[in-house]
Amino acid sequence: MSHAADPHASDFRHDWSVAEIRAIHDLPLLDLVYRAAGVHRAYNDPSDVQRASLLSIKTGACPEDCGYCSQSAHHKGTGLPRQRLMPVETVLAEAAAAKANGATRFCMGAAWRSPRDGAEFDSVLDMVRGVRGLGMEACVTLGMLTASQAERLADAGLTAYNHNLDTGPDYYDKIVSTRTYEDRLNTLERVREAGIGVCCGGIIGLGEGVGDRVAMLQVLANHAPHPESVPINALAAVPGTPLGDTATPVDPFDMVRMCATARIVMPKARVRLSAGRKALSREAQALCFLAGANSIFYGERLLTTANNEADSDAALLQDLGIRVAEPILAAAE
Ligand code: SAM
Ligand code: DTB
Ligand code: SF4
Repeated sequence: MSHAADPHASDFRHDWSVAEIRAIHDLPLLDLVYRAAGVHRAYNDPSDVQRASLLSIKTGACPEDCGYCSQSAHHKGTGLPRQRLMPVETVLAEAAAAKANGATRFCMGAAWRSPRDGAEFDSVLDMVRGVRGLGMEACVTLGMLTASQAERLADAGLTAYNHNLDTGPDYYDKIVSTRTYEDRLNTLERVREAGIGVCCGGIIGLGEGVGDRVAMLQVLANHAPHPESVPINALAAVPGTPLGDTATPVDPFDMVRMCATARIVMPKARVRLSAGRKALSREAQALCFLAGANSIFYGERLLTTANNEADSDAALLQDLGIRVAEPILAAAE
């Protein structure tokens, strides 16, 4: 299609200003959802909602001090037991079970600042190969990577690397002091250069302003190409973490606004309704899907906190008429 003939050609932009994105974000809610739904349907099949299952393959004792995270060694009061890297067979058995339940993507998270080369990293490579061997998409989130680690993950067949920006650049140092925004951007560049898909999003409910949320979306949208997937998390408030103890709950409409705005500025990205979905009603989730969210974490655990029941998700998707594979239909009956 020629540029002039495509009414949506201008949707794929990488030169957004914060003010432009703010104007979209702040539209009257239903105008925003209507516009986002139009972009969503122009570029994506609205009945296709991806189900991704998540597993913490190495839990706790993380040297970073992310203020929201149950796994930081800096937050002593969370009572989270630490767990070494899981054996490859255990992880692959979990992946196979997730596949049998209808997940098509398996995401593995490790509480590392950055992976050490050696036996543990080699095990992660085996996990990636194993998950790909099951015919699933494989995603890992391991912290900061070197270029050589990114290349080895790519060679193992990794579909995507998750590395979130969390919030806008100006608010980042209020949330994390042990690394910089620049560190995050550098890893994202290495992932992209290795030819791995980029999964990058953030969290709302950290005490940030709307300006910080919009600034994060600007950074994401001005990446060329856009990230293939964009997780939108609401803070999962964990007692014993600095933010979990002080946070005020996120308004479900704020999640709708983030999903819709992400959809408009990144028309083809998988916008993943991530942490915090448990606090959303079925109706609020439906509004997020209408606004362009087209992926969820599926399975009763995120990394260390609870997620929605698989049966109620299966029922929700079925009730909305969203395309579902056989196993999930069985779960809904
Ligand atoms: N250690 C790696 C890292 O930070 O890149 C990978 C694991 S980390 C738990 C993955 C992402 O989960 C974080 O970047 C953050 O955006 C999100 N996350 C962690 N704890 C959260 C919470 N309590 N609520 C919402 N999102 C959270
Ligand atoms: C993402 O953006 N959200 C997921 C995944 N990427 C790794 C993690 C959510 C974690 C929620 C808190 C927990 O369960 O510890
Ligand atoms: Fe560690 Fe990741 Fe948690 Fe930060 S978000 S403390 S880097 S596990």
